[in-house]
Amino acid sequence: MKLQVSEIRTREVLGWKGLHLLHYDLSSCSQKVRILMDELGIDYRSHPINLMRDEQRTEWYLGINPRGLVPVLVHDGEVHIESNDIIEYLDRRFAVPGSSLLPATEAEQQQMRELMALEDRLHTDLRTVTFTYLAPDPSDHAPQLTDDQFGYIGRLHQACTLLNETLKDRPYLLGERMTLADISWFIALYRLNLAGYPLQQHPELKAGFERLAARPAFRKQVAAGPLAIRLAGSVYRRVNRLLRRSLPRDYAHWDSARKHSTS
Ligand SMILES: N[C@@H](CCC(=O)N[C@@H](CS)C(=O)NCC(=O)O)C(=O)O
Repeated sequence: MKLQVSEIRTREVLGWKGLHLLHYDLSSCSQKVRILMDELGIDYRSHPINLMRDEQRTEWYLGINPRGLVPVLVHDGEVHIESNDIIEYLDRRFAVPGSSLLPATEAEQQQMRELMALEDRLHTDLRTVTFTYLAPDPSDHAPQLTDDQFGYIGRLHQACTLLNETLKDRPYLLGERMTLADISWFIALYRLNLAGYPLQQHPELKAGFERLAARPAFRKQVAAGPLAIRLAGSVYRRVNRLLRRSLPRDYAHWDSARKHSTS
């Protein structure tokens, strides 16, 4: 989504030439864009926005993205937000013949966008997974668990079931070739897998995920970030799983409640 010039209050970016990515190493939406840029060999100038220091909420940043979210792409002074829109924009503008990750037909492109829109709709649930199982959220916008305690598990399970069905007769979501939808879903699955979601319940999806995880661009971008933070994250994750909240355990509760209610 391209912002109107009138929406951009940090006017200096209007003069930026070339491609600039405002992003955070450990943000899944930023990883999505960096994977695409690596896959297509697109060079850009990196502007780290540290979410742990709430830099996405400074006046300067809000003047570029009023939603206060990363990533943002600035291309020759034009500001683009929303990671799924950014990767499609980049592919259309910069893929050289033969390297595009867009499917060939308009109908397939529409299917691809629908799968990407589903990933985007589930981003709040993914956020719940992140801040329940993987990282403490120091901000005031941590997800609150409500009566619909495990609703996020149900919705994620339903999406994984759909993707698993789709992958039964093909290696990638749209067929024989990797497309933007595979990148988009990969970063969500990476998070789920890290949190201990039982991907083995969806064998075709697990195989598809592992195929993508072996690609250098994917491996590199999900491993980005300072070692100290990654190590601290790994310790937090393990201790949390042992002593507080565990996704495998919550999934098992959700699953048994579901089976009970349908028996
Ligand atoms: N739909 C947006 C979601 C972006 C988003 O939620 N970004 C997260 C990081 S993955 C963020 O900036 N969080 C900071 C915050 O919530 O304050 C996109 O795909 O770009």
